[in-house]
Amino acid sequence: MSPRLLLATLSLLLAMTTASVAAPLGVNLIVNGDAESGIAGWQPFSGVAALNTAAYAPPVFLYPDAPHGSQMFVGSVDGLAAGWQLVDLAGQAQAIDAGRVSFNLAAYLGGVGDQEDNPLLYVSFLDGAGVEIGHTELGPIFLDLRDNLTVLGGFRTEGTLPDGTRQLQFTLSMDAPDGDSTGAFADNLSFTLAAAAAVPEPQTWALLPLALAGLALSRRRGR
Ligand SMILES: [Ca+2]
Ligand SMILES: [Ca+2]
Repeated sequence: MSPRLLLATLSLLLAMTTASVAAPLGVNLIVNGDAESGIAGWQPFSGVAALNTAAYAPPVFLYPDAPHGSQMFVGSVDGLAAGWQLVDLAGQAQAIDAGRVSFNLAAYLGGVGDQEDNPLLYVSFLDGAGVEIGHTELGPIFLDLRDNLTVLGGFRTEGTLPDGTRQLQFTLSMDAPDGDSTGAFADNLSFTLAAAAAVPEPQTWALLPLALAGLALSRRRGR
């Protein structure tokens, strides 16, 4: 089963869940995104193998190099492996619907040598009913992208949350044509929100200094 099919199949299940946490700006909303706490924070999909972690060992390296602790996420000997998390954004509804909440998704993704095992970090933007109204993703990262090296590469994307977003669903999945996805790697997963530049009102800001200057002038004249 492809990760995309998996996501589609299980979206209803996710909509029914009540697991959620608050979502402050400027902090990583992915729990245990660095894999240093095992697979804590990652919920399994029914009927799909759970994620696993493995210790870094040569010849694995990061490009560009970065702090990575001692553990990374890997797949499963049982093939496709995945885990998910849900974050509630109801508290930011007004700012989101005004187009004033931007996101930044980053991750190190890779795999082993000539294996086609491939990781995918997929973020669903869900509305109040749990329906996906948009998404962003990093991956899947195949061996051609890492030039057959045993490496995790740094990837990043950013954008603005679509109007109506009320929840985020993070899904990390590891697919493997060879039936063993332990050759897919992921680490340093991060998703942060920030206050986007306010919807441009250049006239307001351009006129304000002029208005103040005019006020000062009139007061001076009045003396
Ligand atoms: Ca780590
Ligand atoms: Ca494999």
